[in-house]
Amino acid sequence: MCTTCGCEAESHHHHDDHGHSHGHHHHHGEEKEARKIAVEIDILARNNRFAAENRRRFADKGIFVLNLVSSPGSGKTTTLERSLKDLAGRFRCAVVEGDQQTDNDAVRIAATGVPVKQINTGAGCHLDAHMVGHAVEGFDLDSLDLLLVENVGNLVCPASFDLGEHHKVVVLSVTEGEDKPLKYPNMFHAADVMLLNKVDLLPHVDFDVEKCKEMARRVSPGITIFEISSRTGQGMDAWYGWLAERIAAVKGGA
Ligand SMILES: Nc1nc2c(ncn2[C@@H]2O[C@H](COP(=O)(O)OP(=O)(O)OP(=O)(O)O)[C@@H](O)[C@H]2O)c(=O)[nH]1
Ligand SMILES: [Mg+2]
Repeated sequence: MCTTCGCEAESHHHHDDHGHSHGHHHHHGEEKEARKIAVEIDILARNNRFAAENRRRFADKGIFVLNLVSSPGSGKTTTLERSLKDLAGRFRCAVVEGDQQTDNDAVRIAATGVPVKQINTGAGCHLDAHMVGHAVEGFDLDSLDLLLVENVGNLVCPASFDLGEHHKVVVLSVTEGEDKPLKYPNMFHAADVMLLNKVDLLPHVDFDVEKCKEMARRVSPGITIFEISSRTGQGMDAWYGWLAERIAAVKGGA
C-alpha cells in the first residue's frame, strides 16, 4: 500500500492528527514496521470516514459515481471525452480530474461542455475521499445523474482508497500487455468493471484478448468487461447501456 512510497506523509503533513508520526528515528526495524502499519491503518480509517460521508451525500442526491483508474495513458480522459459527448442530453454529468500537475485533462473535459474540477495532488499518487468531497462542493449536486472521477494514472495506490464511488472502473489498453491483472491484482480485484481500451490497435500488437479476460477474472471473478476503442467508438454502446442501467437503478433507489 501507498504509505510505503511516502506519498501519504507528503500529502497530509498539514493535518494535525498525523503530527505525532514524525521524528522517531531511533526505532528498531520491528518497531518501525509496526509504526508504519499503524499509520497505514490510521490513514485508511480516516479516508474511509470521508468516503462514507461522500457516499451518503451521493445517495441523498441520487448520483451514480464511478472512479476511473488505470496506468498513465490507458485512455481514461479520451474515454470520458467520447462518453460525455455521446451521452450529452441523456444524462447530466460532471467530472473530477486528478493529476499530480497540470489542468490538461480538465481543459479537455471542459471542451465537452460538462462541469469539471481539477485536483492536483502534487507529490501524491492517488485521490483520497477528502479531496473529492471538497472538489464536488462546486457542483450543483441536485442537478446531476452521473459523476465521473478520473484518478491519478497509477495502477497501485488508488486501489486502496475508497472515494465513496459505486464502482471502480479500471481502464487497460492493449498496448500494456495482457498480464497486467496478475501483476497488479489489488487494482483489478478492487474494480467491478474493466474497459479494455484501444482495441483498434490490436492488429499492431501482440495482445491476447481472451487470455487477458481470463487473467482479469482470476483476480476479480465477477468483473464486467467491455472491449472498446475510445478513438473509433467501437464497443462503446455496450458500455453506455451498462451506465444507463446503473443510473436508472440509483435514481430509482433515491
Ligand atoms: N489508438 C488509440 N489511441 C487511444 C485510444 N484511447 C486513447 N488513446 C490515446 O492514448 C493517449 C493517452 O490517452 P489519455 O486519454 O490522455 O490517457 P489517460 O489515461 O487519461 O492518461 P493520464 O491522465 O495521463 O493517466 C492519447 O494519445 C490518446 O489519443 C484508443 O482507443 N485508441
Ligand atoms: Mg487523463
